[in-house]
Amino acid sequence: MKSLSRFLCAVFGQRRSSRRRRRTSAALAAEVLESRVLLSATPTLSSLTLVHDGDGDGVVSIPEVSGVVDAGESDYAMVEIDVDGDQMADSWAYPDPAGLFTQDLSSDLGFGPQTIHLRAVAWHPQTGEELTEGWSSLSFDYQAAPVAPPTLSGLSVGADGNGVVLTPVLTGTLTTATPGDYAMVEIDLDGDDMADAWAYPDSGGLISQDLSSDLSFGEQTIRVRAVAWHPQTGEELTDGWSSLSFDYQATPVAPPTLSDLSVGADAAGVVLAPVLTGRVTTSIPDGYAMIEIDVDGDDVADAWAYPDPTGWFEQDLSWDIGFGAQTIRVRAVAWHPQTGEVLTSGWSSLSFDYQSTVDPSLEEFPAEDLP
Ligand SMILES: [Ca+2]
Ligand SMILES: [Ca+2]
Ligand SMILES: [Ca+2]
Ligand SMILES: [Ca+2]
Repeated sequence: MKSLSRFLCAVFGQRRSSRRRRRTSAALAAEVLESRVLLSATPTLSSLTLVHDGDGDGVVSIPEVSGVVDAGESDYAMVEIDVDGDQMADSWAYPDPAGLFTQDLSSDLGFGPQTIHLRAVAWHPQTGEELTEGWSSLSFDYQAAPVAPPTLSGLSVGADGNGVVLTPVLTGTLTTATPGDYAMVEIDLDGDDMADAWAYPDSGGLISQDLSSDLSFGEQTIRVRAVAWHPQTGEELTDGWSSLSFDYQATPVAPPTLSDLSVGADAAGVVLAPVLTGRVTTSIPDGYAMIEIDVDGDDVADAWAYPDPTGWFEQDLSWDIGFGAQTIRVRAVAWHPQTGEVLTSGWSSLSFDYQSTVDPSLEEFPAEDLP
């Protein structure tokens, strides 16, 4: 009985199972039919183009590709781009409603020969199955765009006809291959090919760099070059060194001068209160000058006076000289602001008779007669 039961179960079970399979097969056939319809409309990729290869030699400095995707009956298709041949997408492009796409691969590629692979991909709306006709390839050579180095023109340090420069200000014009590219000027002061100073152009490319404090006085040869950097490779671009030779001299400064010297002598040359007054004039900008007073003719100052901002000075010499005939000498001293050299007006003499204001009769009065 048991075995009959197993037999019947087996027979009818198989039948039920077969009926189910038949129904399932019919549904699957419909799906397969539908998927074939869609598969027949697998997205296609066409018109693959190197956007920036106008001369058609396969060499580009901007690796931008374009193409056209026909999504067929799929709602949507995208483009997978494999740049390293491992059949795995590294970049993805998305077509516009007309199916056109462009993709700049600058950041995905190094320079050199390239073969990239692209494919259009869509998905079956019912099964999610990936629909693609497979990879298409595109080969080209990605090379950095040649960039001309920056140039310098009109270089000058302001030398006169004899090559003498008092204030060495380097001027010139810096021109870059592409206006607006960043560039600067290196200045080598000692011929070791290493920049010691730098100049930066204004928006018009003009440079102006005061080298007064970078150079010592005397014959100088400085070298100057423009430097920029390749926007794609970072390579240094330079037009090489240009030399400028000149004689850097300190600006001549006139020594200070004295005027209006007086010790308050009357018409007879008599002085009762010897106060030296006068005025010093100096051409040194913000120049400091002082007055030396030699009262004993040994060329060594014994007293000093310091002018006010207008140059006027005043010094009481009562304690520096004795009564009687006197000759004092006065000079102004300043220092060259660049060289520190001492600049002097030279000595001016004043002779006078310094007399006491005390009544001589009182002076002769015997001490023992005083109260
Ligand atoms: Ca080309
Ligand atoms: Ca890849
Ligand atoms: Ca140097
Ligand atoms: Ca003296």
